[in-house]
Amino acid sequence: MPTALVTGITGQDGSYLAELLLEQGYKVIGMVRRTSTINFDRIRHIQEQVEIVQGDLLDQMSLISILQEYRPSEVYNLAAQSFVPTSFTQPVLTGEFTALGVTRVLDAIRIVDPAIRFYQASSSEMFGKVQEVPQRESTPFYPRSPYGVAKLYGHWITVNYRESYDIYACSGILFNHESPRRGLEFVTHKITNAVARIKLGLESELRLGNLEARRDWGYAPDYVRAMWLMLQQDAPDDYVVATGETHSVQEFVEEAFGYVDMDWREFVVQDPKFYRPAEVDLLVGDPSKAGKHLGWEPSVSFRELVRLMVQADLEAWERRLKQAAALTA
Ligand code: NAP
Ligand code: F7E
Repeated sequence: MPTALVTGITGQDGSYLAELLLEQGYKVIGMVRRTSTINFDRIRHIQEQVEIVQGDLLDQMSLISILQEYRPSEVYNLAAQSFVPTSFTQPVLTGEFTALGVTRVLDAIRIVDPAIRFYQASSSEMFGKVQEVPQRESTPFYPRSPYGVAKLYGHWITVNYRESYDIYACSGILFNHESPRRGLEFVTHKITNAVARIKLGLESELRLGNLEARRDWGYAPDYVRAMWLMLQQDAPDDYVVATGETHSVQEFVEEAFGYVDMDWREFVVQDPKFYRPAEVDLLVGDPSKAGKHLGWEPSVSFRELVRLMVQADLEAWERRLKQAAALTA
């Protein structure tokens, strides 16, 4: 039974990746940082099947000890400060987690066992002010946030450890991917959650920032499959993972409100509070290398993605309302 270590297992991608690895017959070790309250919501259903271990990207010794104890053959580094606006207000912390954290994991691998295969969760945010459309592996980078800059460091240190120490290290340049497990502050889930609440009469408006920004949005379970495939090849490489389609935030809003037969213009308020100091205006990836080498392709369209997220939020809020009614009955 192969063993895989997943950092960031409590996050959106970590939870889907852990499910996939369990299906593939892996022993899954999930690294979590110590918190005063346990936040295992996304992995509660598989908690008995994974082994949870405490460690932190800020603490080099914890990473070395985990590798020494569990001897994984694959490490997926998904942990990061991943919210772009927070990277503007906490740029140094973002650099510690999202940039230097990658070096700490790679150095732990170099010290304990350089044969471990490594996946780094890189991001389309590295393309930022895009230099080419669509963006592919060879497109020059131009990050527009401390998060994008930190991810670019993580990307290059991954390439550097591959070239310097012959480590099987891959950088997956993943475009936005979403699901009902997406954090509520990200725009897609913020929209679908608000649509469900407005439809059920729990809310009356949705405040958003820039509606013109365009993103290449895919479905998270498809994207974790690409991560796993990258570590199963003969040689390590870097891949863009994307749908190849781009849509504006406004299109997402229209589709989400349209699904519940409501007119978005009656509810959406633009609020300068949600604008960023520097914006990424347009992202659209070219996933042809991943298609050719990994046999990867997305399975969920933009429309299906919006609808499945709204539907999941409607069901979740209806469930909560029923529970609250049962308690007061
Ligand atoms: P997420 O939901 O924000 O999850 C981030 C995870 O990192 C959480 O489990 C979090 O733990 C953990 N973490 C944060 N700081 C840590 C630290 N110092 N030590 C240990 N763990 C720490 O992110 P996601 O959407 O699943 O994304 C996974 C990765 O892919 C991230 O690196 C993200 O930057 C990158 N990425 C995401 C996308 C996307 O569209 N989703 C696209 C490209 C790249 P807590 O639960 O304790 O907070
Ligand atoms: O913003 C605009 C905002 O926060 C998308 C992370 O997973 O994907 C994610 O980063 C767009 C931006 O994601 C609101 O200005 C408008 O243009 O959902 P987001 P992101 O910044 O693209 C990449 C690939 C990652 O790697 C990151 O970790 O939506 N927008 N109004 C808004 N965004 C938010 N959050 N909230 C708003 O009210």
